[in-house]
Amino acid sequence: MLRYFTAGESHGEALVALLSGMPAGLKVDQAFLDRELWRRQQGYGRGGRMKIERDTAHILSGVRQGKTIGSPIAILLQNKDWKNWQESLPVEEGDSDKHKAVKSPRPGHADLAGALKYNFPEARYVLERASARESAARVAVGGVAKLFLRELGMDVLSHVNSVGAAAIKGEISWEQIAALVQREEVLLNCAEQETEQRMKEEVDQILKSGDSVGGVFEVVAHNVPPGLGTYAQWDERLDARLAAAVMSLQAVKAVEIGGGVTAAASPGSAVHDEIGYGGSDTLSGFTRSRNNAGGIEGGVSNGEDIRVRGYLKPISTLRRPLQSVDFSTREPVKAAYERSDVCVVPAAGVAAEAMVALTIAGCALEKFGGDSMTETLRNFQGYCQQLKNY
Ligand code: EPS
Repeated sequence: MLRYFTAGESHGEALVALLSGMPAGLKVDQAFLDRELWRRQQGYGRGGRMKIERDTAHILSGVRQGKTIGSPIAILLQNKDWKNWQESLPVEEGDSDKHKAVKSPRPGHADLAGALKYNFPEARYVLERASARESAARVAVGGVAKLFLRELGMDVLSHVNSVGAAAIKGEISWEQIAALVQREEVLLNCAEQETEQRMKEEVDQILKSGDSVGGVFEVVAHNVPPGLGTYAQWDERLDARLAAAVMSLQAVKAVEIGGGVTAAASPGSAVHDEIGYGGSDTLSGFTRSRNNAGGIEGGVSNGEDIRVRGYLKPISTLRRPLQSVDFSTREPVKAAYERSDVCVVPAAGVAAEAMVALTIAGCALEKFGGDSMTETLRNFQGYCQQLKNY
């Protein structure tokens, strides 16, 4: 069973990710993992922190001589900013005067709910863990999941649909998305140049006004065979698992599979993807006229590209803060402000790629099993043959 956990606080010494259940014999390309981490750090609208951090995946266990050995993989990501926080966030009992309290909760952030829940007098420790910095650890183990999926011919990438009011119009093809990943300047990771420019203007505008902006990213999983996930139990449905995985990312407030939102207001004839036969580019020979289902029907992958959208609320740290209450005096004050990003839609898309890759890798391992890549690939190829013979 593929399982993963993360630990670490935003300004603590390091983030740690643990991935258990990968078969032995998977080649682990460290440069690829670091490139994934780099991609997550990019994007127009990031704050000063990204100038400090240079995330790299330091593998502690589970990989020897460049390949997985079947035992749990632990990955450490150093927080370079830790040197500036060591005295205010010591592990041992330190000087309480050095503590940097978050004195008034930010609306939209975990600050208030977390402080109430954990009985903290202020929100420092809440934001330390609730912060999207944590998603870097997911990207590290998600990178390993992507390498696993690649062995099975699958790939997972993302692009940005909208930032604020600036939105692309049509569907972006897999080829366009794959071209985006080659860019050395990520900018807003948008496949339409003119729209990307408008997205950039949105961010500039927001920066000027001291506000923040959200948007929509889309993750696409390419070459996924039909048959992953099942309708047999509610919690084994692939769409349900993907929705939970993407929703678990910081600031995501809604998830959509394929054209789910517009489908709710359209007649069935305009929604469902008609079926044909005789295609040479699908394993089973069955083809579709379009992909409104987002590659999933009945909680099962249908062989089309899987398309999952995440809707991101605007960052809740505002330079021009909203109204709040002082934790200690209970007097009305402005919400706390500290250094922050103003737009993280492209970065959230990369983190969501990791979550989608981990979810699909988990489903693939449930279906094909195997303690070694040889065994997994043999089972996978046997299934592909079964689809061809269908
Ligand atoms: C975050 C606040 C900012 C972001 C951070 C998430 O950090 P800081 O307060 O240190 O400037 O930059 O994101 C990351 C550090 C990251 O790696 O994505 C928050 O409060 O959620």
